[in-house]
Amino acid sequence: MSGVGIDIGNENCVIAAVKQGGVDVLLNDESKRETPAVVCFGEKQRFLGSAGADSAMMHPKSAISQVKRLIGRRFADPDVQNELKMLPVETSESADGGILIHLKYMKESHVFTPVQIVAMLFAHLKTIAEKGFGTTVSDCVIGVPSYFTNLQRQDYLNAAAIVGLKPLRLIHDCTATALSYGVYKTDFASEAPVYVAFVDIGHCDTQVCIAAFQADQMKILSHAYDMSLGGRDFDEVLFSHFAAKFNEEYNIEVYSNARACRRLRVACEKLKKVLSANLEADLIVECLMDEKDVKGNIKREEFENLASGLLERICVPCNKALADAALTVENINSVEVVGSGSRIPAITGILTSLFKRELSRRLNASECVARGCALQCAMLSPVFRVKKYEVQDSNPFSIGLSSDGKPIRAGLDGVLFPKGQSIPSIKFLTFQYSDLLRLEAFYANPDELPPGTSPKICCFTIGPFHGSHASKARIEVQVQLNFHGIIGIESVVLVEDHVDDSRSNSETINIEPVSETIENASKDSINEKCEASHHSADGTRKDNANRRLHVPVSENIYGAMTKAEISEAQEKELKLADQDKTIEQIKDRKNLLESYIYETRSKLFSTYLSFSSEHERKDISRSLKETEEWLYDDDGGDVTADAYSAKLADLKQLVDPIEYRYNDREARQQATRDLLSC
Ligand code: ATP
Ligand code: K
Ligand code: MG
Repeated sequence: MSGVGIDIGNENCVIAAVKQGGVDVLLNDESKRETPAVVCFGEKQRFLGSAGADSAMMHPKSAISQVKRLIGRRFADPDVQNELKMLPVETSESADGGILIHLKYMKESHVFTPVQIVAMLFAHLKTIAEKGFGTTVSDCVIGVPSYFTNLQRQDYLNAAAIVGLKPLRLIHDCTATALSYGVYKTDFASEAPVYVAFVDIGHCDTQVCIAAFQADQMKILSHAYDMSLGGRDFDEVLFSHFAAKFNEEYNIEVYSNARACRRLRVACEKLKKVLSANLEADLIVECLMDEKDVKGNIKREEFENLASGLLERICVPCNKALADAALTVENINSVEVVGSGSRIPAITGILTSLFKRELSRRLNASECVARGCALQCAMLSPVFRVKKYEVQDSNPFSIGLSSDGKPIRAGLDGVLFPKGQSIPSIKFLTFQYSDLLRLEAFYANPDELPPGTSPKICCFTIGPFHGSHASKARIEVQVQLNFHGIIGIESVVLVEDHVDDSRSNSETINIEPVSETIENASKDSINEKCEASHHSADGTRKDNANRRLHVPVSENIYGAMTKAEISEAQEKELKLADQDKTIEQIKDRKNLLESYIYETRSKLFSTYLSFSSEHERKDISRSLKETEEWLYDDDGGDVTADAYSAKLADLKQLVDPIEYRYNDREARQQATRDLLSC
């Protein structure tokens, strides 16, 4: 087992795995390839995925969708406030400015963070995979939007940890798509790169990347995005159009009624899909409001006019990606369009004229992210052999480092990992000795960030240093932009020079790095470097008369969960999952009993007729009837799984002797037939 690739969408989730050389999308309980990203709290259990989408109709006030929009964001962010308006559940601000979701479930009040809800989606996909494989699944690669911040990435890792998934990598959605494109292409040369633009239009966002392909390797040159431009914005255009129209024609104010809004939105999304295949479409909603049935019609052309503003906006990230890659449309060899939001025909039109070429749709638009993730997972998994293929991704936001509010001397404005730097990367900084070193990581260019994003990322506290050290001591800090696109300190080493150094000044504590080395490194070479240069059994090392001591580092990612919070969430999730399992088991046992009653009743006067006495049949019939009545008496559903099993055992005790006689006769007849045919 190579692990799985996971694409959590705002609308749909997809899970894939590499099997016997090919990539398969795993089917959910309903044998579907896409699973709605919905968590719904029913009366006695949670409904996840497809079941969640189904029960959302019944329990609209406890159904949570599009939670990916909320993870790692701040409650006070105006854009988040808009998102929350669409979420029919109560929310509030947490102590650290995050989002809390309040729900009544099983007569108790519960508070969940978006991380916990995402964890539930992860758990559901994990279950789908485990059912498919018949083993536990933990290794995975998860797709993330390129505009995800450090905190959002950490939140994804924590959500995965809550449900026992182990992400080998978080990979940018478009990078995963590019990988699923490049790995199968054998016609790329080893010199001149082939440039391909990938455009992914999902439910809520648009992401673009430009990749350079060569034989057995790909390099992402740039990422660009519009975080708030996706399929749902086109739904909204239709929604406002018809809300106004129905107000005029039927005198109903849809906006004043949450249920009507929801139903009209659902109808508009369907209408949009119909318009992708037809030049004209009808919209009919029965009993939308005030007991009025509404009816409308729209031509594709009219829809395109209404959506012209959105259509134009698609060009913005495309042009940005080209500019950041220092390429023009003439350099691009192919434009691959993915994401189901791109199925609107006018989108093809606008992209075709922008890129001045026919678009290509070689990839499976809804599955390519999960497929690419599965491929990456197989590549990173030690138990799986896949062809050697190099993936070089690109850092979406410039990250800087400061100490005491002052940017360190590593390049302009303290930028340590500029936008476009390859992922992963590592930098070695050397500082002069101080008692305690505090470093702050921050986003250096607010213009690159989604609006509302805090530039503060995290702080590292280096030390304490034990014992007294000569002022000549220096501190070597290894900073890493890791495989997930998260910044961290890989190691800190205190080096004591035993050679007398006249440069040293015992009075000043110099927080500026005195030297800096920069390296782009693959994970392997990072590890090798650590092994080779620093580690030794006791953490100290003497060479060239220097003593090297490992120094502890503590890290605080602003807004992220603490270890204690993660284990608390793990326990809570286990409890909820157990509860769900108990209810599922009760349902299964109840079904078993029901079908046994039904089956026995039909056999009693047919198959079993000549193997039972009238007395037996009467007895059994009565018991069947009694059990059935007992079954339907139980409306509250307080019966345990064991109680159902006990009732089944009681019935079987009566029926088994007849079943035995019947089977016995069947076996004898078969033996006779076998004998005669010899
Ligand atoms: P995101 O990438 O934003 O997290 P996602 O991955 O769940 O979301 P997709 O599944 O790629 O999003 O796309 C979902 C969007 O595609 C929805 O808005 C849906 O209405 C739209 N869509 C699906 N089929 C069609 C179609 N035939 N015509 C137009 N739009 C469609
Ligand atoms: K998806
Ligand atoms: Mg998507």
